[in-house]
Amino acid sequence: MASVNVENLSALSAKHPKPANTFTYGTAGFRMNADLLDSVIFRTGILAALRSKKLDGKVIGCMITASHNPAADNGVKLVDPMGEMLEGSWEAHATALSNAQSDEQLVDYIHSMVSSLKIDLTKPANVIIGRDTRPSGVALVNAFVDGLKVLDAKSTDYGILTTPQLHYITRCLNTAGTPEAYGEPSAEGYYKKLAAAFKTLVDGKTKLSPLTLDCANGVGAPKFQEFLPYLGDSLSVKIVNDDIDNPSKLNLNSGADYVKTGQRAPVGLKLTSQDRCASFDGDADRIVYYYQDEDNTFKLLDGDKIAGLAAMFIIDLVKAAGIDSIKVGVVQTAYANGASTQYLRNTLNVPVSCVPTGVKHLHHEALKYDVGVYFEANGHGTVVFSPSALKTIYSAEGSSPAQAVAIRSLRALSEVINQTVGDAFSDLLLVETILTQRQWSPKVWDQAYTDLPNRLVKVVVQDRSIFKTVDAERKLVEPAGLQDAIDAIVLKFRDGRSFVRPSGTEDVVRVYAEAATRSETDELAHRIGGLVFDFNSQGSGLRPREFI
Ligand code: G16
Repeated sequence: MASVNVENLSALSAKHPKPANTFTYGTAGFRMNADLLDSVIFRTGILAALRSKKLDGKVIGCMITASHNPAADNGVKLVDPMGEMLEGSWEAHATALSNAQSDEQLVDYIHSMVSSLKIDLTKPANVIIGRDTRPSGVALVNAFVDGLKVLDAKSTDYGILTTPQLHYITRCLNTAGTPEAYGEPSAEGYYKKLAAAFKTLVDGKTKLSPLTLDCANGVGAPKFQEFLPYLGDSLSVKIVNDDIDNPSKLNLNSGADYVKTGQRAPVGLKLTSQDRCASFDGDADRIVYYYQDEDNTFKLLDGDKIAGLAAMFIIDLVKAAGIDSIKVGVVQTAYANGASTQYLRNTLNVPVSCVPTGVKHLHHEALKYDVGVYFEANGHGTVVFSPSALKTIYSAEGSSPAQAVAIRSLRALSEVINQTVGDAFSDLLLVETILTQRQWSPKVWDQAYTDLPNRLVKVVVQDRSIFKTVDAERKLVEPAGLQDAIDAIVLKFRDGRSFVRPSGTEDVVRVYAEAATRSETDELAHRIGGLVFDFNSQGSGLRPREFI
């Protein structure tokens, strides 16, 4: 069995010493203050090389981003060959490598992986790298490349990309020349593919009024600007919050997370009645829409509303195409508004599954359906078409002109939708397609169902790892007794629902609450948040920190 060149590893590892911290590969990889990440990212480079070798030299993607987090944070996530998130069982290896206390432990762990997973170190390894606009990204890419050098992996640095572009390119490279070829492996190839499909979908329809797009002062701004010429006059978009030259502005009072959590428009965007607006997050893998009603009320069209719109449209389209053997299903998380789940189940009559937070869980579940629509309420999601559904769609001919049109739309829809991961650009085009085909304003879209009032609260605690959940994160099993206390409070609220879970991307515990009215919801969220805060100080003997 080939082994690691320990001298080479030690020389490279000496450039990336490990701090005292303990690291965990969380909801979307490692994510924390950028100053702490150097050794973690170096070791993730080693892992990426091992993953590629294990898969016979298939291309593995690496994205350096902290997405919706503050500008000072950064992170890394690995992408598997078909553009999906790193296989779950490898997350534990990522965590173990990042916490090895010495080079000896590092080498031992690599050798244990090589032997237990039967990795042939003589195989080639290929890895591609993308990063968002954070200034810390450049040094972190260098640390990652040093990790790749430990195992002689070949790397290609694609520079600044949105996260979904990196997923797309990874899949293109691994499918090139096969019947599943996904497209040209470049940002340009991605723009061409999406724009061509979108133009087919809106061909002959009256164009909608311009969309105002908040890019969170992140990578979505230059990349969407780059994309616009490919769309030509098929879509008008006014980009705001595009200041990537002031890194501290990234996600600041703007972006999908700010809009969804605060249920308010971002700073830098003047909302007027009936305008159609959307916000990306910092790496452009999430999108939420919103508008202002005639009475100046802010109205959010979040991931749940997008899922409802997409499911409704696809169900109608497969019927119109005469291929309603294709079954649509929807995947949500506990954050989905109760009214959205009822709408999907009772009005659209589609099966709905609930899984833990993290697109990796949703994606996996969605693959069980012919067409799986998955969205987190925060705007992260996509639609996946099974190979057999695609075969049916591409072989159908239709027995009437109307059926032929619907079949053509379904084909284009499968091209406009990023099948690898939630993608804000592609989701934007999906929503714009539906609104254009139906000639709907955001208000008409919003009328599908009325959200139950809901509130998201973050509680900063001393140690979020003591919070353990089950039942797709809807119940806490630790700390003991806390769930009973939550249940007792929830019972007192009409239509009350609340759950508590540790975030996997921020150092906080998240509290979700919904109830019959806005004031009851706010009270419920505050009472549960207060309970978590008090419990954390008394129950665990830990000092409370902050309730925000
Ligand atoms: C990531 C994940 C999402 C998740 C979000 C928040 O999004 O990809 O699936 O919903 O984090 O996760 P948590 O509640 O565990 O902090 P992003 O856009 O930040 O990469």
